[in-house]
Amino acid sequence: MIDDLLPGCRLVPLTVRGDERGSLVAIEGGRDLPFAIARVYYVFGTTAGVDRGCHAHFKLRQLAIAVAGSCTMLLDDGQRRVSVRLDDPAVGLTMGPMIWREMSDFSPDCVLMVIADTVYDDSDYIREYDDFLAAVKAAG
Ligand code: T46
Repeated sequence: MIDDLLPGCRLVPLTVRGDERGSLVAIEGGRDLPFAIARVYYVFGTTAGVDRGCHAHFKLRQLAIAVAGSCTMLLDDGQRRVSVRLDDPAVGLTMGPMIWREMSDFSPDCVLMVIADTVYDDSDYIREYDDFLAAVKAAG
């Protein structure tokens, strides 16, 4: 299953290496991902009812995987909005630049792991939706 959701945003099946002991997914930069891996972070223990994200990035590319539990990722390219439920540790969601994202409806056991192509850079964030729409318009 590979869905083109919005520009740079796809649901990507990950190869599961399984045997009688269980399952293992390996992700290698440049092979399983179209970028080199610069950073990995994960979100867990999310307070019930809160939303996270609510920003876009100028340049950052990421792959997000609900390695446990589930959450909803809303994606917005300034023209269209799509909502994806992440609930499978064998499926990743790529998120390209200039995509507004909001995460919600975290299950109590959700661990959302994100692989990114750059180290943390606060100046790459667009935190106001109106600023995001203006940047989309300016980009063309
Ligand atoms: C994104 C979504 C999916 C760091 O110090 N280093 C990091 O690499 C990250 C990601 C965050 N932080 C600090 C910055 C804040 O003080 O951790 C705190 C929480 O980060 P933030 O509020 O940005 O977390 P989310 O869940 O709203 O957003 C994160 C990513 O920031 C963002 O790039 O796409 O997850």
